[in-house]
Amino acid sequence: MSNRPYIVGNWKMNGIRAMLAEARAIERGAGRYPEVQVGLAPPFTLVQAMAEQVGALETGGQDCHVAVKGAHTGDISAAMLADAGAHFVIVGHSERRRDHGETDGLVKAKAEAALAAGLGVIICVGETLEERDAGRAEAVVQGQVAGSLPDLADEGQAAKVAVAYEPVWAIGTGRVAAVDDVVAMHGAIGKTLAGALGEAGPSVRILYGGSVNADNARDLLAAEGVDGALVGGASLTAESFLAIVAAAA
Ligand code: G2H
Repeated sequence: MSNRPYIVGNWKMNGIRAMLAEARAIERGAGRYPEVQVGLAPPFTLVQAMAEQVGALETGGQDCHVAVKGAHTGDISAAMLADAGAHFVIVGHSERRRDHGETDGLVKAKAEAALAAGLGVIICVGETLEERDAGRAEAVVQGQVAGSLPDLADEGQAAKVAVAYEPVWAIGTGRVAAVDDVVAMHGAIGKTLAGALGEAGPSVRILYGGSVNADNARDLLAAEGVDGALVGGASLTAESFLAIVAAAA
């Protein structure tokens, strides 16, 4: 596994061309922390421009189709993302599972399409508040990991995969999971990865996501088993995102 902390901004459905100035500011600031791997996932409309203008950062997509091409109106393939200059793609975000009915099986197929296109892939998992309150959080998340993980050929492919643990109740709510709970869940995810992948399991990085900000990032990123963060709202300005990158350094 890479020991570099991995900090990824997920702009979600935010950002028009004017926001590329913010991305360039993030690129300049992140240059002070070469020990941190930094990525930004803008909306599809900005992927190519960001990849071209902000080359020191990794650019990513927020979703991809399972097919390379075809009659799928409105969809974008992993191969198209790669052609636009993307380095990685996020799949299975809870907002896509919620808004588009995405299942673990579909997320797995998307992750496999991403790897086939030469992209890195971040697979999102996370329990709802009801599932946590019912004491089922670990079982739910372990099931999502097992069901969404691509069939990996080797450790090299595993190193291109990250799992982002994002408790649904912590997303965009300002509520952050307790560090002890994050450590426990990352440990449980690690066990699932080891069970599924054997020696390649530790090559898959495990990120935390859900209301990560400049104030809580240091504690979360210092926690055992946390290899980085997937950041939504706080990735929209250079000031707040760079504070998180600095906390990872
Ligand atoms: C979780 C996260 C980014 P936020 O969705 O994926 O968003 O940091 O706004 O909770």
